[in-house]
Amino acid sequence: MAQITPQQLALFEEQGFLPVGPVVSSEQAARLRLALEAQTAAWAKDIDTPLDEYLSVVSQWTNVWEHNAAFRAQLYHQRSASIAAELIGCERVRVFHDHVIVKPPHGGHTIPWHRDLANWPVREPRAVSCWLALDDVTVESGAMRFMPGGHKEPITRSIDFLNEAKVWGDREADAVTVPALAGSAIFHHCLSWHTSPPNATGAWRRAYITIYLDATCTFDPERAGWHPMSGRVKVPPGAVFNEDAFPTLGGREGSV
Ligand SMILES: O=C(O)CCC(=O)C(=O)O
Repeated sequence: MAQITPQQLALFEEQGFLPVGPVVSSEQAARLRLALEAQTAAWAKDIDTPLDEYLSVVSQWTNVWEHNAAFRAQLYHQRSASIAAELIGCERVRVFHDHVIVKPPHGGHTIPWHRDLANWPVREPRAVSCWLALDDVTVESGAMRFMPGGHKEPITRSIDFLNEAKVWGDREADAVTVPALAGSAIFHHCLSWHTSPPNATGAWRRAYITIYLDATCTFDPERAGWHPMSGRVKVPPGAVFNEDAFPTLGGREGSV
């Protein structure tokens, strides 16, 4: 059974992003928040650092699924993988990596306008991210912003976050801010332009992001000079990614 309607697919193809909600229940979002709290407390303890201090410095974790059973179960969530496969238009998806991005109360930084593919050693632009809200995320707490249609523009090199900024001019007015309730998700194309502001509220803004590739995507070290996952690639350029670090998760229901 299809997880998204033809209208949702058409909207994704037009805009390059698609809010879908709820993808998991609010209870499951609460379970993931608790799991994250326990996991970050354990990581802070491992390095003998008070939790407050640790969380004031670290706000992003990659490959959380390898450390935590609740996130591993979420990674293998059939519905998210099916939606990703339907949006990409492939039979099976492979995980590139997951990550948690947290903007603490009255904290976090602006994540500048960027497109993901330019930073990944992946050849084909056949990938989507599932940005799952763990908290209710509002305009004020750091909701994601997208430039509709930007994914249709030619592939560009990566943006140097520290020294350059994407300037939209009059087009800035077309940018769309997408609030999300806990348990809902925003899927975005790997060539979609997106940004997010700091958190101006007293609440946490936590998101769990899974990056899904078409399982046939291939390794391209030329695309991104360095990436945290590059060291885990065991195949030559042009080959599909190795299963141990980049597992295939099935895909459209019925094709698993
Ligand atoms: O969580 C955020 O604010 C940014 C996330 C992002 O850039 C992404 O998922 O590609």
